[in-house]
Amino acid sequence: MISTPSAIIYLSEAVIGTENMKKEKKFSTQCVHAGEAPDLLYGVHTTPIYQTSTFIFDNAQQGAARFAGEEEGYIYARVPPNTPTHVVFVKKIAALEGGETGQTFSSGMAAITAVALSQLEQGDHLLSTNVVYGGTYGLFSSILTRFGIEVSFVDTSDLEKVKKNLRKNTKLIFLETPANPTMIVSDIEEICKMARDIGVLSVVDNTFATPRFQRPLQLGADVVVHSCTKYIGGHADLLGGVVVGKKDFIKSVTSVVNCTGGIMGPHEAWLCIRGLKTLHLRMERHASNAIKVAGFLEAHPKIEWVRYPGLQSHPQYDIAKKQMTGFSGMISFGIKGGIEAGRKLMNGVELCSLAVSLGAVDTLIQHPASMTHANVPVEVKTMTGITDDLVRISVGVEEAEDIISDLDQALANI
Ligand code: LCS
Repeated sequence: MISTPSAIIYLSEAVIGTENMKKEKKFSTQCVHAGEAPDLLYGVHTTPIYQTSTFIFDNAQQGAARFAGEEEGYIYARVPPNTPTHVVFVKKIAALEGGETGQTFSSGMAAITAVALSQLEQGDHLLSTNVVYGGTYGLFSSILTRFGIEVSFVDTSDLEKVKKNLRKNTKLIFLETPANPTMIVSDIEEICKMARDIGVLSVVDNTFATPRFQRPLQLGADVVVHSCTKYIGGHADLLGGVVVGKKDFIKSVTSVVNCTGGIMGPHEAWLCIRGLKTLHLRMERHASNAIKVAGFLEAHPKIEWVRYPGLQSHPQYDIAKKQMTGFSGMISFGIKGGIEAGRKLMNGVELCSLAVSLGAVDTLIQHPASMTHANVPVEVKTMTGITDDLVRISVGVEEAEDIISDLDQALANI
């Protein structure tokens, strides 16, 4: 008879746990240590990748007990808690976000889809920030509406507009702040209070800020979602998503993902654990580089406007300062000469990579209107500020001076 190690893994987690970390340790220490569960069988220092699709039961009774939820343990990698590697990642991100628990996914879009499917049914209303990632816009506007769900895209940087657009059947408020790609900022605390007062669930996409700079649950949100593809992974080498919230809420999400799939792989979970160990360091460098790049762009004669939450010229600078402890690495700007000038800039960079996605260690530059937000109708793009002249830059962790000098030479050739 083979004895399964899962009981040992659970014991190890109980010993190391995240409860004490949450209460006593600072963010940087949590990044490194929270959730870590060395394999006590061999004394392995780092969390192993449990690269398996299924788990061996001691006996038929145990298999039945696990399926019935009467015994904790692993079953099959699609069925939460997936694998011990996933459990460690969930514990780490939950500790960093200050949430009870979480669920991982194959991508950020799979995470947002599971949240929506777990909460909404025909006749319900979803209120969303009007500027969201193109995939999120497509899911809300073209897919959820096919199932009889009403969706309003609202400028959530304006509290009056949020209030006016709440309906009797509103079930969920979805905020993306700072928003991709216009960088508008919404007041998480005020909007989540509004939602709580009328029993509506509030969800914040925290992909741009990460828990290093913004902790939506502390500000009153019920749920946080991430595309782990970005800063959590941090190295542009994985796709993943995660949802963090209260145990009961996560139970509803896991019951969806159990049937729909869209599960993160063990290797990606491991890469996310590794990414989070340096999240604090990377984010601090992304942000300190970004403020320098934003300042350079703002002073450049060929640049029309710059949106970075850390600049006093940002329309919601005060809200950003209130709810963020740093302003992350994302900047959007408008270039004089519109799309043509923007194309010349993007084709002229040498150090920066012309690529979508964000949150990588290297600097990425792209054109949202024709790339990440190409699926958003032109009139919506115009109304929400996803203009043709808008170029988005994800500032990496290189030397700021080198990023600036690359942009400078590319701008000189326009
Ligand atoms: N939420 C935000 C704020 C995002 O920026 C993205 C992807 C997603 C969710 C979806 O995550 P995924 O499924 O890709 O893991 N944003 C992208 C972008 O700006 N360029 O490429 C992808």
